[in-house]
Formats: sequence, C-alpha cells, structure tokens
Amino acid sequence: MTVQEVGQPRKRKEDARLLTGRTQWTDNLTRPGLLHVMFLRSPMAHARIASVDVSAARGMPGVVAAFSGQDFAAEQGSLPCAWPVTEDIVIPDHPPMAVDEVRYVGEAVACVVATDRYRAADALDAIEVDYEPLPAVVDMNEALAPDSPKVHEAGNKAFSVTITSGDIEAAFRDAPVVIDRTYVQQRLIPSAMEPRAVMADTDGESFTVWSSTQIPHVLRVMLAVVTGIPEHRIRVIAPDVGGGFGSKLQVTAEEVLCLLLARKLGKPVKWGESRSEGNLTVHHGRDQIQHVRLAADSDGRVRGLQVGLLADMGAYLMLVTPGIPMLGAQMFNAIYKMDAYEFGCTGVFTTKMPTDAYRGAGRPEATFAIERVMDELAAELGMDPIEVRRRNWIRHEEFPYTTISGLTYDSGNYEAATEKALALFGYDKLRAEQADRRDRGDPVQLGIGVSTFTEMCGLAPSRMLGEANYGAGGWEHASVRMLPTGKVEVITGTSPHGQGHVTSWSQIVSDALGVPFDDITVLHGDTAIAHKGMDTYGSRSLVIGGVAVVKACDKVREKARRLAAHLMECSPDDLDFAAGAFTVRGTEQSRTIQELAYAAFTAHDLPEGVEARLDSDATFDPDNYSFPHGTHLCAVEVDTETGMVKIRSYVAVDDVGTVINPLIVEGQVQGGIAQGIAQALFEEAVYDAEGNLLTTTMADYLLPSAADLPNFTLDRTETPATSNPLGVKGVGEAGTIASTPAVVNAIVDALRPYGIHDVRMPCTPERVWRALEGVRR
Ligand code: MCN
Repeated sequence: MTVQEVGQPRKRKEDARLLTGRTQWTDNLTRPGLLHVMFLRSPMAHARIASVDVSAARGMPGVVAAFSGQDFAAEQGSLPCAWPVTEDIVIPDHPPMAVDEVRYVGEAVACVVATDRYRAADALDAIEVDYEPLPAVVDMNEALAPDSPKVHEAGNKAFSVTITSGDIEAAFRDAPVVIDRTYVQQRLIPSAMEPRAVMADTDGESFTVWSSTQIPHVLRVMLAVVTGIPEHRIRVIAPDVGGGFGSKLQVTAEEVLCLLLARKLGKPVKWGESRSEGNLTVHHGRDQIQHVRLAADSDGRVRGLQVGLLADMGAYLMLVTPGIPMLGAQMFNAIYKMDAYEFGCTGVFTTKMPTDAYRGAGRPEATFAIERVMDELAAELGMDPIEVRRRNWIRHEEFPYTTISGLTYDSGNYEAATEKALALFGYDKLRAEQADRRDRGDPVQLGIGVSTFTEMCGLAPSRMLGEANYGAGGWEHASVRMLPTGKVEVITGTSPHGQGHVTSWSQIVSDALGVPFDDITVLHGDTAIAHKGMDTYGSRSLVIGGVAVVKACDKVREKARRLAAHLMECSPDDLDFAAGAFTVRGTEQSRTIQELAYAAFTAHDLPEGVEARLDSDATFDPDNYSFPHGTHLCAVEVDTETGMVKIRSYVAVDDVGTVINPLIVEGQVQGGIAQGIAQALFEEAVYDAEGNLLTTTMADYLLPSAADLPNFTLDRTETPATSNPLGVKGVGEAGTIASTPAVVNAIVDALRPYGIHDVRMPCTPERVWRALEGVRR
C-alpha cells in the first residue's frame, strides 16, 4: 500500500545540509581573483554633496579601485518602483549611489574595491566627502505641513488615495456607538539570519550575479532595465538564502553597483553586509499612523468603518514601497460584514530609510487596527470581545462571500476555528481568574486578547495586479521531468529562502506521479535553470507555484498514459492509474511510470505525437487570492508596579485549507507568531530628530530570542480553498498577521479597569508603566 504523501509531517529534505553548514550562502562563495567591495555611507540624513574625493583611498594598500556616485552617474540608472499606485504618484529618481544629494543616513556615497574586505574598510576612512547639510524631515505630520523642508523637489507627498464602498455617511449618521482611535504602527527592521550579500562576475560578455535574494527572476529583469545590460546576458543565482521576511524582495543599490563594478573592472567582486549596515539600509517595514473610526449599533452590529492612513515611504520609493499600505486597503474590514467602508491613504516622504515589504506587508497593519477596534467596541458596549465578533463575522454557510471592500472570500469557518481555540485556551476559566484578580486588586493583572483574523495572500491573480497598476503578473511556473532511470527533477519558479519548498513540492509530486518521495529533487533560484518564475513572497508559493507543479504533473501523467496505451495496445481510457502504474482495466497488464520514463527516453517505440522524454511544463495564474484565517488567543500577566508583561499562554488555531506538510505549517505559524509578538512587545526602529537611526545594533534593536517567548499551543481546522485544485491556502505570513493584536488586546484588557484603552507598541515595561503612571496621576 502506498502512503499518501500530502498531509505527512515529513522532515525537511533541505535541513541536514542547511543545519550542518554544508551549504552555499552567498558570502561563502568565491571566484578566482575575487575582489571585495565596501560602501561609504552617508552620516547625514539630508545634505547636498558638494564633493567626494576618493583619490587618497585609491592609493591605500590593497585597493584596486575607488569610486564616487559621480563615477556611476552615466550608467547606474534609477532603482525601480514597480508599483505606481496612482496616476499622479511622485516617483523620484533613485540613484543606487548618491550623486548630488543624500536623503537618509546610510545612503551609499562612495565605494572601495580591494583585495580583501578589511583593506577596503580601512580605505573608506581616506575618502573625503564635503556635505552641505539640509534639514532632516523625520515626522510624517510635520513633513505634510506646508512649510516643511522638502525631501524631494516635488514635495513630501508621494500619493493620496481614497476608496469608498457603500454609504459611509449614512453608516455614521446617528450611529449609537462610534469608536474613534489612532494607532501607530512603529517602524520595524527585518532581521534575516543571513544578512544581504552580493557577488558579480563577468566573462567580458555575460554577467552572473549571486545574491541573497528572494526574487532572482524579478531581479534579472530589473538589473537589465536599470543598467541597460541585455537581459539574456545576465544570469541571477539565489544560492541558499538564509531568510528574508520580505526584506530580500527588493532590487538593491548594492546589487546594481556590484554588477556595474564587475563590468568596470572586468573582475569578480563581492559585498557582504554587516548587521549594523543592514539595520541602516535593509528596507524597513510598517511605519504607519492609522486613524480608525467604527460605527456600530447598540447591539454591537458594525455599520461602517473609516480608515485614514499616513504611510511613511522613507526617502525613496523602492520596488513595491507604495503598494504596501495598499495591500491593506481591502483588509481592514477583515471577517466582518458591514454596510459601508472608506479607506484613505497618503504616502509621505521623509529622510529615513525607505520602507517596503516586511512579513505580512500591509495586512498586519490592517488586522491590528480592526482587531483592536473590535475589542474597543466590545469594551464600550460591555460585551465579550468574542461575542461582538460573532455578531459580525461572515458565517460559514455564507461563503463564497463578497466583502464590503470588494474581495470574494472563497471559503472559511470562523466559528469552528474560534470554538477550537476557546476550548484549548480554557477561555472561561481564564476570565474567572481575571475577575478574581481584579476583585483582589492583585498588582499582577491578567489580560485576555483575541484576534480572529483573515488575510489575503497568494499574490496574486495577474488580472487583479494589473487593475492595481502593479508592474508584473502573479503567475508561477513549474517543469517536471522524469529522468531515464525513473527519478524526477522538478524545476520551480518559486525561490524558497526558509520555507521548505523542496520538501513540500516533493510530497505533491510523489502523490501526483506515484514516485517515492526520495526519488524527487527540486531545483530553483537560478535563472539559467529555472528560466521562468515570479519568486517567493506574499505567501504565494504553494497556492500558485505548488499548483503549477500539480498541473505540470498532470501533463506528464497524461503523456505517460498515451505511451502506456500504445505499448499495451489499448485505449488510454482503458487504463487505471494508481501507485505509479498504469493497469489495463480488468487485466494484470501494467507499466510503471518509471518503465514509461525509460521507454520515452529510448524512444524506440513512441506513438504518433509523443515526443521523447517524459516531461512537461505548466504556468498557473490563479483566479483569486487565498484567504487563510484563524483565531489567536493570548493571555498576559501585567505587573502594574513594574509594567512588565509576561505572556502566560498563547493558542493559535489556524485554517490554511488543505495542509501539504503539517510540520512545515507549524514551523511557519510558530515563526510568524514570534515575529508578530516581536512587534507587540520588543522591536522598534528609532530615529532621532536629525534623522539618525539610533537602533543600529542588536543591543538597541531588541530582537526577541526563544527565551523571551512562551510555548505556543497550535492547532488547525481545515476548510479547503475552492479556488485551487489542492484546496490549499497560504501560511507564510499568517502568524505574524494574527498575533500582534492578540497580544496588545490582552495587555489593554488587563489595564482597562485602570482607565487605559491603549498602549503604544512596542509595549515595553516602560511604556506600560508610563501609561499606568499617567492615569494614576
Ligand atoms: N504549506 C503547506 N500547506 C499549506 C500552506 C503552506 O504545507 N496549506 C507549506 C508550503 O508548501 C511551503 C510553506 O508552507 O513549504 C510556506 O508556504 P506559503 O504559505 O506558500 O509561503 P511561501 O512559500 O510563499 O513563503 C513566503 C512567506 C513570506 S511572504 C514570508 S515574509 C516569510 C515566510 O514565507 N518569510 C520567511 N516564511 C518564512 N520562513 C523562513 N524560514 N524564512 C523567511 O524569510
């Protein structure tokens, strides 16, 4: 009997190699004669560059070359923004190396190429830059004031959008309850385990770029567009990539400059980022001010929702910077039914590192706001927060459901996930304990936080991306080829950097073709091998790339069926396929798929129209997004004397449709929750008024370790997606999106008796303590 692979908690094929270091991170790679690049970075947030003198650096030991922005000016182009969200958006020129003006601390102004990185670093000190300081613009509200200094000539507003659905005025008119809140999504710094690294080489004609990137395919196209080097002369390889969380969904200055340096010098060059350099110059995440108004009836029914965002773009628009807040535009209404919805967003330039995609990208922000406000509504009405949600959410029998913001959710069961979570959490018992602690005036109060989230992922149907003015499609490609010996090579256009595609794609193929799991290999991340792809982000890989794999397998199986019918002299319709073999119905006569692979390879006796080799390709473009959902519950103990918050228990019941690999899914949810809790409690990128980043090291930017986090209780419900043949929904960002409001809701719940109804993130002991001091006074 063959075991169905889909659903098995297979350990990841890639891990033995990755965990023992027998692997290839970009920074481990070398080439004969490799030279090392270091960048000199602006210490000023905003300044005119009067002059850059690299001549002394050129004379330093080991230095091969040194360049300023002026030296690249004619060839470096402008870093791309692929998502002009409005017709009149301002997209400023973005030179990879600053030429005339710097607009954030960390912007590259010069570079040194030397025989080793230490000599390159030493020579940076010999470069003279004459800066003429200009005023920094750090705060979004100040940036929008008419007399604000300008980040760019065109002003500090990048774009403005308003979307309305339903009669918003009617929804608020005479509404018995209106909740009006402002929330701050602090700026975060993505911290992948492997910092960025780039190597570039040339044979004089063609170029190879190795980069620790999530997007080798997109990068190749963009490098060609930016530098003018013909696309067919560029090969991009993403070797093993140690995480990205969206931060490597980017076309970076360093990638462009390393490619240009390889061309200038005709030699291989490499740059590897230090952690502090990364904190300054990896694109940042979040950074929004959210003004949220919710109108409801006195029984808790939501009538309407109004959202106004200020989104900090930083100094430039990078690959998808303006699209990030727009990814939340249709998500604030979440799982709730309502009569009217209005969303407005203004993108603002400041003299800070640009923001862009960071795990969840726009959807954690939206989920935070609505889940916080639903708790506020419950508090206002004296209702249980679960009950308020129940009164408003889409019931399972109502799917497919088109929401007020215009998305059609294909399937879901919020009731089932919530019931399961409540039982695992011991909700009633915890509420009883909470009441008891309140009655006793216990200095350590208990808070309970709820987050019943959904998200839209699986980015994305190409047609919808077109409607949103995005510069590319959202399809994905796969090739499946059976080798002569019956083994299988899968080539995927996705570019895993920690998500385990090699394992889950093997499970999918094993079931589809009836070949053993260990007989399958998965190749990816090299544009010369995987020639077509849209890469990995937006929890898209399984729901699009995995489905492309299924479709390629379907074609391989059908080809094998025709060959089997020919060899066994029957009609293809008379063949049953099971456990990797075609059997003539009602007989013992059969051929295994491995035998057919060999027969296709020898091609001695092929039917008309069947080509040698058992292989096929497929490109899949979904009709809809993917809508995973779940219920996350968090219990915190808040010490009202010290402000210390301790997560006592955390339960997450996620519904990601059919599960390919439960171990991987659990790992994804686990890591995602950790990242969401990090926003709630620990992390914040802090700039001072002059635009200096104060959190350049891990001593200042508090990334939680395992020791800072509790054990999570994880479980699932499975409501299959109806929008793809596997029934799967994405999971890569779910935990991050769900968890932040669950934690903050819990903290606020603990403090409500003290008259507190918000604590700004991250809810550090100092912030909690100050909030309490504020009301005590
Ligand atoms: N999976 C599954 N069953 C499901 C859903 C997913 O078995 N119903 C499996 C998939 O087969 C895949 C993994 O879970 O092996 C994640 O799948 P998916 O949800 O499609 O997400 P992507 O592979 O597209 O990964 C992107 C997503 C994003 S957007 C961020 S950010 C993120 C994340 O993945 N960054 C990560 N998880 C990360 N994990 C690691 N280790 N490192 C990162 O940088």
